[in-house]
Amino acid sequence: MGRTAELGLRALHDEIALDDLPVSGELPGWLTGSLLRTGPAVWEIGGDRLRHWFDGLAMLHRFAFSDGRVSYANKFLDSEAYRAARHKGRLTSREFATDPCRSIFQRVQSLFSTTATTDNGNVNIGVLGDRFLAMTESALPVEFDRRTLKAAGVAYQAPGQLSTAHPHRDRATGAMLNYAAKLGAKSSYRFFRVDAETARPEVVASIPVREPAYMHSFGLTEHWFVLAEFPLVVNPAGLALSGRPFIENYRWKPERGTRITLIDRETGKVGGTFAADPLFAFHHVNSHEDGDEVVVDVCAFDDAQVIKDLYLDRLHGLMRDSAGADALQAAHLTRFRLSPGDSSVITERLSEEPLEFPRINTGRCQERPYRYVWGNGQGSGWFDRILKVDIADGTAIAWSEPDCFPAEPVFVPHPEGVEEDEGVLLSIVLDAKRETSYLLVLDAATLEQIARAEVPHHIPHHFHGGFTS
Ligand code: QVM
Ligand code: CO
Repeated sequence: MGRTAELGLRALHDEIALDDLPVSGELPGWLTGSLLRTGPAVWEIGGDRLRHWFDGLAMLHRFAFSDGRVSYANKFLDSEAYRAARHKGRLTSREFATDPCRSIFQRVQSLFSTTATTDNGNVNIGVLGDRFLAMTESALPVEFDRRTLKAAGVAYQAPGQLSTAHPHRDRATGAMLNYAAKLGAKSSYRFFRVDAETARPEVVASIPVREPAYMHSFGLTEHWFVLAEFPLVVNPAGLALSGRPFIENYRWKPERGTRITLIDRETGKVGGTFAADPLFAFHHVNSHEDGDEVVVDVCAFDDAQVIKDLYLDRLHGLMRDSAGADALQAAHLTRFRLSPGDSSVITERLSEEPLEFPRINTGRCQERPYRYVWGNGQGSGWFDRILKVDIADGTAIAWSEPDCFPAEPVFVPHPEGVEEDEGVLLSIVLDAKRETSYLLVLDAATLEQIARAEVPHHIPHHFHGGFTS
């Protein structure tokens, strides 16, 4: 694997728990709580090879901080998908870009089944009151114990077949707000609220749609859900019947443009629809109201090529090709400005620095005006730096180190912080030279290193998670 990011696609099988990681520098005394992360860790089951980065079986990672020390544990998410794969020695669930090999008999059988889905929660960690959830884009988030990382079954079922792994927290009630797509003869987009105590989902908005767009996240302002339909869309009947893996049922239809809909968080009524140029994004960064206008920030790609770039065959090639003749598609921080009474959207690039895996000071700035975005920037082959962008002027500062590949940086505010960027960033960094990973703690304002803690194995390229005190 040399010194390339390819190491991050090598399987991790070990499950370990260490009370004390060796630390260099000094962990802040105020940093108390856990960084919880999820992501794929193996892409081969028996003889079956999974095809896409997003397909791998989920593994949980936990770094727990107290008194200037940090412990580490990791464990496969003990989901139905995982147990079945283990038991049968092959893939049995339908994943993002890989379907299990099934007999005709099983195919016909699963057509009539409502449970032909997956609970492989490899995308993000959700918090629901005092429950922790491993989430993917199916309807089935899996609860787990944050100390032992033991799975405790499906927490609730989303009101649709598809959902997102990027819920928002309702500031007023602590409820989880999320999106679902209900597919059928008549399909609809839905927004739902999950009560923090009872974990019961309740639909708050339902909007009919013929061909739903691929939805990885959504925006939220004080009064609105923000639904951005990028023109990567699916025919629901096709998804059920085609026999193709999930994402290969989606079609890029740039002629549709990007459609943005505002939906009232209280009444569920549509408050406005807007048309923008055809773009593609996984991640909303933040949204807020500015007088009568609504500002919606996303990490936008020119089209959906990035999904193709992340097939494992292609990804190995991109990571190996240091000349970068054929690079991973880049996203840019992009702002949509919506004005009442005008259906056209003003689109503006907030920074020329490519950035993905965006994070903000959520506690302070979600649904509000804000200034700083942290995330990952990329070199030719893979994400190889941590960035802090000042969206007031588009300037950026960076952290990087040779042969090192940092994952999504999570902002943790200083408990007495006054400034938006007062706190630390936590990121798991893959060190390709040493073939191990480390937890990196940066000053979020300056991106100067404060401390790092060494993990004895490599942690494969993963997606998201968060910090909980
Ligand atoms: C069926 C299905 C799945 O940035 C990271 C993004 C990751 C996205 C992932 C891992 C998305 C996975 C989506 C596995 C969809 C599965 C669902 C939800 C409904 C069924 O009707 C069809 C099984 C393909
Ligand atoms: Co995501």
